[in-house]
Amino acid sequence: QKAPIRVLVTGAAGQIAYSLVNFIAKGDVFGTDQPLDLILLDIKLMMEVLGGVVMELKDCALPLLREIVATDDYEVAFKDIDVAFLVGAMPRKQGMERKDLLTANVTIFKGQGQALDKYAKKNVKVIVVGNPANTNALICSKYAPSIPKENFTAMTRLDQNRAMAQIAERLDCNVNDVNKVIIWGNHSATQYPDVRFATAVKNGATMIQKRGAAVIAARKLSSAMSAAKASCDHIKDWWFGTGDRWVSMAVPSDGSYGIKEGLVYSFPVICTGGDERKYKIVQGLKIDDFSRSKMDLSAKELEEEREMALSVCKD
Ligand code: NAX
Repeated sequence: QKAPIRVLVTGAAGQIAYSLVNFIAKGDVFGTDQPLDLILLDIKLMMEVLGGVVMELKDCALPLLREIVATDDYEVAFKDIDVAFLVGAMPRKQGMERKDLLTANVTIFKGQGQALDKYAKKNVKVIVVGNPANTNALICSKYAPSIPKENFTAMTRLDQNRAMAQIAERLDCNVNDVNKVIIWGNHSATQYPDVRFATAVKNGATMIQKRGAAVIAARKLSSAMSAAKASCDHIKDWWFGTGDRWVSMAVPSDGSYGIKEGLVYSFPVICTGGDERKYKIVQGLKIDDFSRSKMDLSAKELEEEREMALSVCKD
């Protein structure tokens, strides 16, 4: 039998985590033959609530779930972890400016980066869900210099899943038969959902979404269950590989498509799986003027976020 892996979920007393911990513990992400320890981190104030989540998890009687640790202590939480779902963040409150939200969260993700650097396995895989997700991932990575940059990613998979579901509905086909939908950029209103390359198989035929086809309308953030599902999809594909499917992940840019190096930007990627668990940005896609301007707009927003975040961190 496989050795258990250690998986951390932060914001574990929150909404998304309430679905997420069950998905993980029942084998949806790492496979139904992979035992795991689940480490649940939240703030002190939430420990009682978290205790309730632990009770429920136990009551699910999940055979893959070994140890459950509920804690507000970073050392306990980050120690020797293989994978981190960083969901917990300061929520946007009424009257709060984007900058206030960013400032509060940069401080949290700086601390979590330092904890990752100090305590986690050096090959730990990180997905940041908590907003502003891309910039939180960038800050986290900055403060965890001993962990490869490419191990820090942010979630745009919910945006991809939403786009795929809409396309499938319009074309009356199964969502599994939709491929090559891309989310470029930031997980924010400036993201660019690109359906120019999308393919959908219907009745055995392949239909290509034409340029200028209806683009996905802007929507509110969805319920916690779909966000939890999307974070599972992201990590599962990274863990096991995607074959020739494209998936969108916000990853540190290597300069592809003219996006400044180091920005955590959503690209279409292919994950290799295997022992290496690498991902590669899909190369060679034609970028028309419309796409260029959309992609640059999102990059510009991320540069502004980076500047703001770094001015908060100072050191
Ligand atoms: P909730 O407010 O229900 O839960 C957040 C939890 O995080 C709370 O229990 C809180 O106590 C905890 N928390 C706060 N600071 C913490 C810290 N320093 N360490 C550990 N835990 C901490 O929010 P929920 O609906 O679960 O959403 C979580 C985050 O996901 C939010 O930032 C939200 O904006 C973001 N989202 C990101 C999405 C994406 O696609 N990237 C989509 C869904 C979601 O909106």
